[in-house]
Parts: sequence; structure tokens; C-alpha cells
Amino acid sequence: MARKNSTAPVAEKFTFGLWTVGNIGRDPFGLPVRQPLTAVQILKLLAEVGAYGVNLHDNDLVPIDATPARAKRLIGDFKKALSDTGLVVPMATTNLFSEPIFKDGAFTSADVRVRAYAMQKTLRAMDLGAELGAKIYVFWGGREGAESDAAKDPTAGIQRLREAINFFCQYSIDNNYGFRLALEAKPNEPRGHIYFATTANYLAFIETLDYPEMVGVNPEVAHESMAGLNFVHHVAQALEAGKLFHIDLNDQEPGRYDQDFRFGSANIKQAFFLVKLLIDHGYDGPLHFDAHAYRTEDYEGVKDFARGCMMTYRLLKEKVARWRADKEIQGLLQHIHVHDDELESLCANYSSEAVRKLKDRKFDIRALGERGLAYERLDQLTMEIIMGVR
Ligand code: DIG
Ligand code: MN
Ligand code: MN
Repeated sequence: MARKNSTAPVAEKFTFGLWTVGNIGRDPFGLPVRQPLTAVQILKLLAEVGAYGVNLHDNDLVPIDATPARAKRLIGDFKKALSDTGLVVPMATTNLFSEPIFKDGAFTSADVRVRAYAMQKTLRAMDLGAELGAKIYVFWGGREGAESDAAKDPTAGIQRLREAINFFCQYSIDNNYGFRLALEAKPNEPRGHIYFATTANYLAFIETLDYPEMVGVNPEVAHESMAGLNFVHHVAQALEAGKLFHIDLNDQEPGRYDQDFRFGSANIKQAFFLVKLLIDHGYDGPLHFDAHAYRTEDYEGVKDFARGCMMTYRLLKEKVARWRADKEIQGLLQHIHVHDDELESLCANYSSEAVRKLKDRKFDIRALGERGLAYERLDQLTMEIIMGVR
């Protein structure tokens, strides 16, 4: 059902990239299994399943070889379909990974001509994103990396990406685009090693930029999981730093290629704690399902995939509410978390007095070590809520 004329407040800003529900099922070992859809057809599919918005790479809408006249027509048709369906475009990005020219990276290529072309392509894609109303601009450096470090000094990649991001921040300022840039990490695939492998790498990098306040991160479940990391903890650091500008939701099984599965379909417990974290910290940005349906599916199956992503998120929101209202769980949390105003003040506020008092303080470390924390009961109750029996 279309969102047009919908006055209902948006409970969740569920978005999908054109490339997600438009994925035609090609993989490294198989040909496409679904016919391509036009961008307008994809918009109508997203409106039918009840999405809030759509994201795009430049070439998802305008083929790289489109004439100016065709580009104008495609953009015009897309804008009309946005108006007809009521969907919005919260995020835009650049495809800097499909074309052979980017085979050794875009902004971190060893060839300055490639770097300059990547800049040109991104400037134009930012223009398109701004024209469509996007306020978040994502950079995923899928080809920024190496198979062998014989060719490039990895510090050069850091410096070149810094120059590029600084350049784009200034471009957004000069054009009043109001973009917030969101950097998306991934440890590998399609490159053997991708620079800035995790969200943590980008959080450190952002502080070295000319306009750090304009730049945040776009963590993706599958990517941090591929690195064997706790995705919730990485999102927590981004949130705590005020840098969670966008998030790519999907799912992933350990030790496998980037599966981009339907949200919550592989690790429901992690998905629960992620939804809880986002709710606990009032994240109100787009909830982007950067995922795609199984290759086995036809387009009815693709709609099932999209509905499943959103349904699982909503169901987990309900589970989080039950968890927060559960008296036994809240009682256990009271037991686990011990507060003492004086000690908390001493630990948080350095002074010579605080040093003296902390050094003089007597602690019964044996009793503290023997104290039971009831985590087994707490986690079991959490699992019972997730499994729907509590
Ligand atoms: C892959 O996870 C990347 C690309 O799909 C896109 O550039 C970005 C935005 O979600 N995610
Ligand atoms: Mn992915
Ligand atoms: Mn992504």
C-alpha cells in the first residue's frame, strides 16, 4: 500500500536500496534468475510492501552510458513515481565498484586518473542525490584495498581517502546540500583486503578530517560479522560517539561470504540486542535493509523477503518492550548493577583527594569475587522472551 497522503507518523523509517529488492540473483557461480525491474517498478514494489523510503547508487537509476536526454527522462520518471507513491530518498551513494576502471580502487587507486574520475563520478552522484532529497551520503569502499600489499603503501590509501572526503564535505557546504557523510566498513570481498575493515577504523579516521562533525558511519550487520566482531558493540561505539548516521540491516552466518540475508534470519539474538540498543539510545535515522532475497525466489518471494525484514524488526521491538516490562528481569538488573554515589564520583572525577580515598579504600575482593550475578537466569529469560514463551 502506498504511503502517499499518509498522515500517520512514521513508526519506523524502513528503507531498501534499489539494488536490494532489484537484485536479479546473479552470483559468482550462477546467472541471473529474475528479470530486471526498472527503478519505477522497484518503487511500486516497495510501496506495495509498505516501505518508507528507497536508496540508490547513481547507476541504479542512471546507467553509466545514458545520454543526457535519457538520464533526464529516467530521473523525471523516478521523481514522479516518488511523488505517486509517497516514498522518500533518505540516502544516496556512488557505485565505485562495478566498472573495470575501479578494479584497483577508486579514491585509493594507484592511478591518479582513476582517482580523479572517481571524484568526478561522486560529485555528479552527490548532485543527483541532492536533487532527490537525500541528506545522507554513504561511502562504501568496496574496491579500496589490495590482494597484495606489494603495490601500494596502505597509508597512501588513508591519505587519499581523507583528501576525497574533505573535498566532498566542502562541496556539500558550498552547494548547501546539507549532506551528512556516512562511511561503511567491510573487511574483504570483493577485494582480498579492504582498507578500513571495521567501523572502528572509520571512527578513528573521522577525527582526522577537516569537517569531522559532517562525517559518521554506516555499519552493516554482515560486514562486522564477517570480521568475527560483535556488531552490537560496534554500533554502540558509533552511537556513543554521536556518529551513527545510518545503518545497514541484514544478517550473516559466521565465516561466510557477505550473505546479506533477510534481517534477523540468521542470528535472532543479536538482532534482538541490536534493536534494543537502537531503541535504548533513541536512534531515529533510516533503518536500511541492505539485503536481498535468496536466489531461489521469484518476485513474490522478493516481496516476502522485504516484508520479513520489516516484520522481524517490528516483532523484536515488541520483544524489547516485553523485556523492559518484565519484573523478574528488571529485578535481576537491580541485583547485578551495584551503585554507590561516593565511589562513582571518586572514579569519575580525578583529584588528589580522590586518589587518596581510592588508595585508602578497603575492598573485600574475595566476597566480590564470589558474588553470583545470575546471568544464566537473565539470559534464559531473555531467550524465553525472544522465543515467545514469556
Ligand atoms: C554494500 O554493503 C554497500 C553497497 O550496497 C552500498 O554502497 C552501501 C549502502 O548501503 N552498502
Ligand atoms: Mn553486505
Ligand atoms: Mn551495505
